[in-house]
Amino acid sequence: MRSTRFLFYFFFLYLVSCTLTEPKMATLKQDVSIMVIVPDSTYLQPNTACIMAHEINMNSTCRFEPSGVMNDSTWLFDLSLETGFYDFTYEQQVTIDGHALSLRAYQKNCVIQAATTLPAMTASVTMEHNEFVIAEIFFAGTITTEGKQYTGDKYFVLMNNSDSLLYADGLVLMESKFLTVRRDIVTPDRIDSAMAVDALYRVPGDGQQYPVEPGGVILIADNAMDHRSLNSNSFDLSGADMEWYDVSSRASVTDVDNADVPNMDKIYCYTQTIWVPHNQGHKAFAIGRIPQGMSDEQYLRDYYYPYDYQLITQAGSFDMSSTAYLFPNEWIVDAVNTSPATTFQWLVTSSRLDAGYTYVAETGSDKTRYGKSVRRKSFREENGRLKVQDTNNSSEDFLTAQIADPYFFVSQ
Ligand SMILES: [Ca+2]
Ligand SMILES: [Ca+2]
Repeated sequence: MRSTRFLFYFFFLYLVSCTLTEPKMATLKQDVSIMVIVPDSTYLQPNTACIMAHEINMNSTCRFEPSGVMNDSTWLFDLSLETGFYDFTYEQQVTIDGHALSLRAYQKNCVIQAATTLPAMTASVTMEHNEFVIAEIFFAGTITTEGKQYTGDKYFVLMNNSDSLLYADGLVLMESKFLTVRRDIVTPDRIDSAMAVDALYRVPGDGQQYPVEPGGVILIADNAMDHRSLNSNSFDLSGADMEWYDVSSRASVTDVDNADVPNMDKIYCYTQTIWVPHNQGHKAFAIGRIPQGMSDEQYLRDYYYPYDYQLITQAGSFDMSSTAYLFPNEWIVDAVNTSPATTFQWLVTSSRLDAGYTYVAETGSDKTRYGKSVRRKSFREENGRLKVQDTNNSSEDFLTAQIADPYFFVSQ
């Protein structure tokens, strides 16, 4: 290990000394070294990995293969680049234990003016099994000009991030049971195998009713209506593709049903009134699919999750129990943890589904959160196709506290 490190420093010095002692080339190419860390040595397979170097001003992309390995889990890339402003994307297609996997890592907005070694990139397996991803979540709601909370305008944007036509039919939108801001010590603990959820709504359809082209999106709103007539700080959601509709058991709290916009199938929700995603962003959200042939009744029976936990407060520690439903990790196609920036305590999904969290505010009560969403970073491929970043780490993949715009990805 030490000798490898020594070799690396030697190599680095050699690169630097080359540019110092040799006359400048007419092309102004610079030697740039990047290390990419992969999970373990089995991923270091020849002809599986590359770095795409995209120069932003010229809109040109060069592809580079590894020049060698640094140690048993690290590639070394030696790039020769013209000076410029670059985004780097590491991509790998590899078969491990018979499973075809995609890995990805990103390094954005790098100024290359001279020979340099960039910070190492850590590649992680993407869940890109030809599925949708959550592209934007608007959970905070808006505020009226009178300063009152307004809630019917929350929405989710799901994107077909794959390269083939997908159908949204059957996609289940979920909210976690657990709060990211309160660490519950739960027995039995199932987090390594499933997400505990207590709100599940499904896109209806016969399997081919809601096609979405590659790069296309589906907008799921609480109420698909033009909210600007009630709140000038809100937006027109009458063009949403779906809405979730709840039959409330309380006359004072009722939902709105736009007859022109399909309602999500309600599998289960904890509330007796209407579902409002947590407006301080203390939860995780996910999309997934229940296996074909499993009825809702069977799911709710077989995946019912009674559990015990310790509630720790200033008054002491209390033995508590509660219930939720388990949604197995292998059914989940995308998961996003949210928490205020300063009050985060734990990921309420397996870190294999999401290794970080994203936010719209510093604290839960921060009033600047209204009207703001979390939105995935997006980029264009060489062919002009829009994609969003998905490394299964919401801290990396999302832009925090964005001005909410339900049509952002449509207008791109
Ligand atoms: Ca609704
Ligand atoms: Ca409706």
